[in-house]
Amino acid sequence: DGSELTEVTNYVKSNQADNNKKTFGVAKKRNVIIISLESTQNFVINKKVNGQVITPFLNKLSKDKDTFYFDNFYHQTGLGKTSDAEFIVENSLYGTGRGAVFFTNSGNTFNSMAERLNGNGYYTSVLHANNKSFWNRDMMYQALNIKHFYDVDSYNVTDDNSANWGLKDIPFMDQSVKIMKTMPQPFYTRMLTLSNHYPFTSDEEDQMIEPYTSSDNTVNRYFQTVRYTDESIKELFKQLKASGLYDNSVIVMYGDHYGISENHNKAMAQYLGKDSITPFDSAQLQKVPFFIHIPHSGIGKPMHEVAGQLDIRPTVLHLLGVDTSNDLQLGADLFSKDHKDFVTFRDGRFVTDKLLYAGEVCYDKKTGEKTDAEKCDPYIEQANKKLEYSDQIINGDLLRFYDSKTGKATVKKEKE
Ligand code: GP9
Ligand code: MN
Repeated sequence: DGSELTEVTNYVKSNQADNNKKTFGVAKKRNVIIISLESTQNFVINKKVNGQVITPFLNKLSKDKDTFYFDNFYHQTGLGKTSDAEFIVENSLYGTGRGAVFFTNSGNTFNSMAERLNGNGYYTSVLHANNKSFWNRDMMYQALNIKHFYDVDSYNVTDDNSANWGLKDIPFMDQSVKIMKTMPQPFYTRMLTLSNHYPFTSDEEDQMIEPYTSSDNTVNRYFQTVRYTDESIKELFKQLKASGLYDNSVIVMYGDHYGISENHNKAMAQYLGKDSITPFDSAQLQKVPFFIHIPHSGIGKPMHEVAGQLDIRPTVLHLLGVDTSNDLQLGADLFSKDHKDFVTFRDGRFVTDKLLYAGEVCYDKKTGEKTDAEKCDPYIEQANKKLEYSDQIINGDLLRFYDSKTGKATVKKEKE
């Protein structure tokens, strides 16, 4: 009934973060390129393996004057993995707690970032060299109002240019920029990389650094495929510059979810120089890199806000000068003074500037030691509330009844 929607709307309104006047609209009318960095965790950024740099290009970007690099940023995905991250980016809502929302709720009404941008004169699309039905993308993209899906059929995939899950990231970038050149501008496009996907196999010619040395070959290989994807981002920037698209674009990158699961704790402890991986460490390993690169802006800097993927939608739309104050979203603009240092994972774990809650234990974030449970209690309540409201919106398909132009319910109760 309507009361559910009213409650959710009130909650969203009361948690709203104000626009930051300095950053609102700084990227107005620019093309938007959002890159999903497959399985890329933040622990590789500005780090080495065997004395070799793992992500030289991203490291350079992290210190660049046109780039905001967020180093306390966490993924918020569940079982839907890449597709959950896509869902979060588009809607600033969580995927469902069970299964993948791309499968379970592709018939819902959404108010996606793509839809918002369609309404602001953008041409919207996704670039991904996989079958269109993987993760039910073909269906969900219709619900998200993405105008075109450049799937595997838009790419030239051969034995030579593919490995692991398919087209390698470097040829993917080359071919994608060719496609971008044909798009009406301004465009919004999301690119999904693939080379750094489990089991992290690659051709010898693409291994630019030595593998790590441990008894766990998955972890050993991971560093090499991350290194390769980093090279593909360098290639993307090069091609964007060559095509002339670079100057009038904004480039956003996020790690979609963890690549190294808890099954690999032993090798991870070895790499991180720890005795073991505790629930505290596991939660901290859910950090993924997040970059916003605004060419020629000169306003970039490292950002340490505790944040997560739900914040991407409002942050990006505000940079483009698109107001979201009537949108039913659960994230907040990372540039807003009202943004809180508080991120909730899909499974109820959370992190603040001072606390971390995992395995039903309240930790002091600085020391990694257990602390008084009462300190976490108010946040546990807030975290659960946020997850519940998200589930209510999706399970009740509440956006059917919501008009984001007015911020009001569109349909009254049909019968008393
Ligand atoms: C497949 C790609 C990988 O198209 O998105 O999906 P994942 O297994 O990471 O969810
Ligand atoms: Mn993925």
